[in-house]
Amino acid sequence: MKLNLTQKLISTHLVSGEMKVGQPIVVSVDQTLTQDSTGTMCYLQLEALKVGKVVTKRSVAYIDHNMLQSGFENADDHAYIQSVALSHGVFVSKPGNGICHQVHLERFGVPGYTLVGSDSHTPTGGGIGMLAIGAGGLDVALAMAKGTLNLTMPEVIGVKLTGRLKPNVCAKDLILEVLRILSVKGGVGKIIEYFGDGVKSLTVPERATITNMGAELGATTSVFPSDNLTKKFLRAQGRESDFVALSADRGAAYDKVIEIDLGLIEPLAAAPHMPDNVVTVAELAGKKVDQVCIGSCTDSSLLTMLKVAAALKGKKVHPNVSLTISPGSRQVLTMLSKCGALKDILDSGARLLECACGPCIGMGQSPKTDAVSLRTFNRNFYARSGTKSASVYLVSPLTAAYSAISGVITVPQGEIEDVKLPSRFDINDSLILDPADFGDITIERGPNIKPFPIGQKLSGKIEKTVTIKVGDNITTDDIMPSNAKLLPYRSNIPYLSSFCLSTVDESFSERTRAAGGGIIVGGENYGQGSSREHAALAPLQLGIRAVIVKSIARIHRDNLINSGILPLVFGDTTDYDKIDEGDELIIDDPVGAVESGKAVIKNKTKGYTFTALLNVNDRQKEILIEGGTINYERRGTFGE
Ligand code: MIC
Ligand code: SF4
Repeated sequence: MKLNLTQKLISTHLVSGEMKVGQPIVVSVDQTLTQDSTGTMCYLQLEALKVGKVVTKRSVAYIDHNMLQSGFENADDHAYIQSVALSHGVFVSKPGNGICHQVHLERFGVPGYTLVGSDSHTPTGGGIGMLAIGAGGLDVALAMAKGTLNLTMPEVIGVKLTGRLKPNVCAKDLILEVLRILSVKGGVGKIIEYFGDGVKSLTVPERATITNMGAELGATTSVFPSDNLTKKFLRAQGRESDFVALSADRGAAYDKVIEIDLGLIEPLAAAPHMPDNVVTVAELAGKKVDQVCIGSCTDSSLLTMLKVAAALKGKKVHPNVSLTISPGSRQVLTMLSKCGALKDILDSGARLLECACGPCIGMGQSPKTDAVSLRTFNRNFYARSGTKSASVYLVSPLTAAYSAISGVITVPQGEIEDVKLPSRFDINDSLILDPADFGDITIERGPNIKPFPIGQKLSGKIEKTVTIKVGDNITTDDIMPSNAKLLPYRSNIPYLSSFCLSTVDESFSERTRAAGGGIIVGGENYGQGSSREHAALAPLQLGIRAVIVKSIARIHRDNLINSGILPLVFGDTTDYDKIDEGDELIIDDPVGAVESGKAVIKNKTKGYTFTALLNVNDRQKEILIEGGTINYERRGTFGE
């Protein structure tokens, strides 16, 4: 049988289950990654499961998100992560070394391997032919402990690329085009596989930009073949021995195929406040710009930065624009400084930020009131920048650089120096700690680490008030906002829970606490965006027992199940319109509902009954009945 690349990657890692779309499967996990903002909770859960050394081939704990120590909390969390990771056999990439996805691609990713990361942009690894999947912290803890990941066999969408990108059109424009075609929920339950002649015109960093931002499609992951360019990239990283050639069998089938002629793509932008709100840059041309930020795990590679430097060379940033540059890794920064490109960037008036997530996660650089901010990042969700009134546009690095110079949104045009990847990257792993170099380690725990909530075994009936009704496309940035003020509290769920859904309604948490818990009602694609399980743990802390929505994002749904919160989907979406905030709902037999996959819900306030579905597999049923994965696993593999 002819297999596509996704099927090959899954079949070589299949532990159990059948590769039939929609069926539960278990795959073996070669590598894991965590970052600091999801990492604290992930390692607390690893400890709660009483795990010894991790069983993966390589696990790495990155510290890249929360780089601002405005109090002891965050510094304590970093010390906790470093000590707990090393003591469990996990490598540590220290602050300053770079953004997890960029560094992992450079130093650790291996074509053909599986990678599970507690960050939604883990699919970056698909740029070198990895099956790289984002998951909640608890699922990553389990992957480290058991070496496996539970998945639902996805559909595979083949994206056939032909031709080559025009000069001044970047990989970012291509993924924006895919977002325009598929939308932010078009990838749910799917893996996006790129193939066709056009693939060979895209370098590894460009492929990684595309697989990275496939997360915004809601896709399980995205993947490119591993070919000669992958080999060259790994050789330049001193890792040619990690190379293996991988591609789909000729004539392999896909569940759906989309064809894109690279030569037809124009510079594109995602307008506020959704990554699929795609328009051409030409349509926006002339709009005044206040801020431009270049960086993030999507677009901060050496190639990106060299293009930006070439565009800025000899030019000045417009006086009304603040331009920030965050190189993706220390390797990128070092090489920029060695080749002189950094000087071109600095001479233009750009501000150099740390090699970290920075403004992408609201860690500084919040734009001014009503600002127009152009960012090469992947998410322009409402309020994510830290300024609710700001309009954030997602653009390519070239659009960003040209617009920073002119002060208005500008279509990149004209000749810039041709930039090429080096045949040898500057390799310096001194900020990576190898657990083998450390003996017995005392785990450092600061006072900011508070016990996290654990669900209760399901029994009796659920009788709760709808304490909030929200619309479509609610993000995890809405459910559990992250910014410079809240990120230091990722190991303190009781504190964080007071800000749950605060971008939508500031009184939600107080109201839910006062009601002794509640139920959340939502629209389509509820919980899209990040992998943060805090968006499930904070509702759990407040006593939320169920969400009832029109549809739900993959990772958030898994996180709700892990927390023992029922992720219900309206059987008939018109029932959404009938419910109001404040309605009292009763699920008489939640255990029966989980077992049968169907909940009969009484709206006591309005006096009618409706059904909601729970599309869960047998393992997930048991987890929900036990009140979450920690209880379930303690009873099973990690029992006393
Ligand atoms: C994000 O981009 O939203 C984050 C911050 O990287 C998250 C992880 C987190 O919330 O810590 C993600 O994408 O998973
Ligand atoms: Fe960091 Fe932003 Fe990438 Fe998330 S999307 S990992 S915050 S750079």
